Formats: sequence, C-alpha cells, structure tokens
Amino acid sequence: MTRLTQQDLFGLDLELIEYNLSLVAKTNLTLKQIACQAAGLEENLFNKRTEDTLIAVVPITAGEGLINGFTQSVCSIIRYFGFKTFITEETDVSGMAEGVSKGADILFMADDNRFIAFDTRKGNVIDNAVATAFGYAAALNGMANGLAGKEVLVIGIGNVGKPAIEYFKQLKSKIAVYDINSEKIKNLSPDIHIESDLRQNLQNYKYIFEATPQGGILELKHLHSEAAIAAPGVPLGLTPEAYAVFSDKVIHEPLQIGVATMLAMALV
Ligand code: 2YC
Ligand code: MG
Repeated sequence: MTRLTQQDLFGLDLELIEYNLSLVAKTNLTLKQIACQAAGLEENLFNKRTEDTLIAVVPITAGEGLINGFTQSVCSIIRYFGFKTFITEETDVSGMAEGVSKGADILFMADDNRFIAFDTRKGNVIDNAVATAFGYAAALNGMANGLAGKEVLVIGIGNVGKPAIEYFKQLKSKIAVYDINSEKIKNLSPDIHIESDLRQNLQNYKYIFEATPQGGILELKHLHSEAAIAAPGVPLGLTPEAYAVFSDKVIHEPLQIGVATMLAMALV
C-alpha cells in the first residue's frame, strides 16, 4: 500500500470547507452524504451519534513510524462532522490504553500495513481500504447521477479495487475490470467483463475507478471525452496533461473520503 507523505497532507485540515464544496460541485453530494451512502447509514442517525460518541486517534510509531500531520488530519476530518475527538498523548499500545481509559468509543490508528477504526463497543474493525473503495464508488455514483445499468471500468483489482467491485454490484452497474497482473482477475464472477487492452479500449468507458499504485497510466488521448474518474490510487493515475483537462471530473485526495466513510461504517 502506498504510504502518504507530509506533503500529501499539507493544509488538509484548513481546507475541509472548500474541499466539501468541490465535492458537491463534482458529485452533487457532500462528504457526509458520500460517507453515509457508502456505509448504508441514515444521515440523521449519523448526526445524532455526534452526541454520544467519543473518538480517539492513536499515533503509531511501528515500522516507518509517524507521518507528520497524519493523526492531525484524521482528527480534523472527524471533528469537521462535529464529533468529540482527541489525539492520544501516548503512542501505540499505551495510546490505545489511554484512549479506552478516557472513554473513547472508536479508536482510529494506522501502521504501515493497516489503517483501521476499532469500535470498542461492538468490537469490530473497519478497514480504510474497504471504506475508501465504497466511499469513492459512492462519489462516482454521484458524478454519474446513478450508475445502475451503466458501464464502469475498475482499474487495479487490489485491496481497494476488489471491494469496489462489490459496491458496483450493489449499484447494479455493468462492471469491467483491468489489472496488469492476470492473477488478480481470476475467479471473478462471470458477468464481469475482463478488459485486456487498456490503451486500446479506455476510451470506451465513461466511468472509471482507478485504484492502482501506478501513477500516470491514464493518458489524455486515451480518455473518453466525457470521462468521470474516481481515483483513490496514490499517486494519481492520470498524467498531469490528462488531469489538467479533466480535473473537475476527477475525485482524488489523500484521506478525506476514506476517513469519513470509516466513521460512518463504525456508527452503523
Ligand atoms: O502517524 C502514524 O500514526 C503513522 N503510523 C501512519 C501511517 C499510515 C500509513 N498508511 C498510509 O499512508 C496510507 C493512507 C492512505 C491510509 C492507508 N494507507
Ligand atoms: Mg460513551
């Protein structure tokens, strides 16, 4: 999984209001609506839970260690919705213990391999990869004004692309998939179309979900003229030239949709 950098996160906490407006402009959905749709949670219940839910964000020093601004960014996204949230003073196991002893209902924490929300009440684990997949798919659904019966191409069948396929099935979309590694597209359900030549056929797809760790694979000359692209993959899968033309039809950001959807999923 791609590790975020301090630069990726710079300014995120100060720009959530503008960010939300840009989401509405692209998808006709707010960040809260995207998260609630992805989680299958009524918005008014989400709002209600701000009154009785305390959230701790725990810095984790394992592996490559802390990312400057990571816990602060996670905390600011959750606070943006009105939830009481704190970053533990301690890190790692001590931080988890501190969070629980201070009455946290949900703990958000990430090492180099997993970014999870741990719900201390129900005891379940919400995974950032699944939340990001569902949240970005819900955003693409918004951009398409409903994906039912419409074709969507999922590029990169990894820990984000795979759950996204499940969500597009729920939306009753017509699903096509591409992965550079043919192992990844084995035993998918028979109604899924396997795209073998991306360069040749990318232009046939209006709705694209790009979840690869490979930057710059989507070139301007290969994109459908009216393409709408949900690109959770880091770095961005579009070339700078393609992004310059398509930027108002591209959803790509480091944390916001994934964290908001994890929160909603933890409240279900
Ligand atoms: O500051 C900390 O607590 C660090 N241990 C956080 C490490 C996060 C590593 N994961 C990532 O950078 C990416 C993110 C997009 C979310 C999932 N993986
Ligand atoms: Mg409580």
